[in-house]
Amino acid sequence: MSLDQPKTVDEEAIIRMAERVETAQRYAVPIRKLTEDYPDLTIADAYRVQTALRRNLEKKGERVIGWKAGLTSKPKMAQMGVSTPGVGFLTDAMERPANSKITVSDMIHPRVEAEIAFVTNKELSGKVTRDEVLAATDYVQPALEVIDSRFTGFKFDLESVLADNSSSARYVPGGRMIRPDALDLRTVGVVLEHNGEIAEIGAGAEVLGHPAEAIAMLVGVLDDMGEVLPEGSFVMAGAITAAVAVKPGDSITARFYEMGSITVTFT
Ligand code: OOG
Repeated sequence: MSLDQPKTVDEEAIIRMAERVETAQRYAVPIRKLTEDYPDLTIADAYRVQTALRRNLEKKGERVIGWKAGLTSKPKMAQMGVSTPGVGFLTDAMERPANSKITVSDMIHPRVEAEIAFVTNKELSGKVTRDEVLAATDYVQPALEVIDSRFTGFKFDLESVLADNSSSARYVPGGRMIRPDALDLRTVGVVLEHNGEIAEIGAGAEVLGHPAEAIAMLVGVLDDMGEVLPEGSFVMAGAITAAVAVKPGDSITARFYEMGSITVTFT
């Protein structure tokens, strides 16, 4: 993906849009898609909004600990009607431990996804390959992501969702930490259970053919934004299956072949 598109809005509009998204997030009140008011918004503009949001949260004391790739699997693209992957940032404030109870009332319409996460032991920058990502990976581990679009009805276009930090809300690392060459990440099967029933099944290859491809895509987007992926980053490769909507009282367990499982409940 290239970000060398025209900027269609000025800095003031970018700041206004970032504030709109941040307020929707803070008060769990949905807003209309940004493209309804800014129909010419480009992907480059959308990432400018995401960056402004990141800077605002950092000013308030949140620490960026990593990134996520999103819309990297066919089941997710089909579910959301968007066929281009994107990225979002993750802060320490979004992390929840495995086996915890996650509050639903401070989100709008949360959905849960099962993902493979990478923890890096080298800085990654520029355009990189899947093999370069794997060589810079300390370990991989399962993760759950709770996404929460700030847009009414969980409906958006690519520009709006990228500005909304790719729906990032909460994430839960868990399961086993495994050296990336200890297993073939394409064939890691995942079963996502919702209240004890199997809701979704998939395998790592759903994610751009190999989850490390999603990390390579992400590093390329960061490069377009003038950023690098620092050593020690926690990076999620994107949902393997479609996302599952949750409400108070629900439980989710994701079981990963050879990588362990993660359970959370919602309250
Ligand atoms: C966009 C974010 C998707 C993933 O892993 O595919 C995502 C959304 O569906 O709201 O996080």
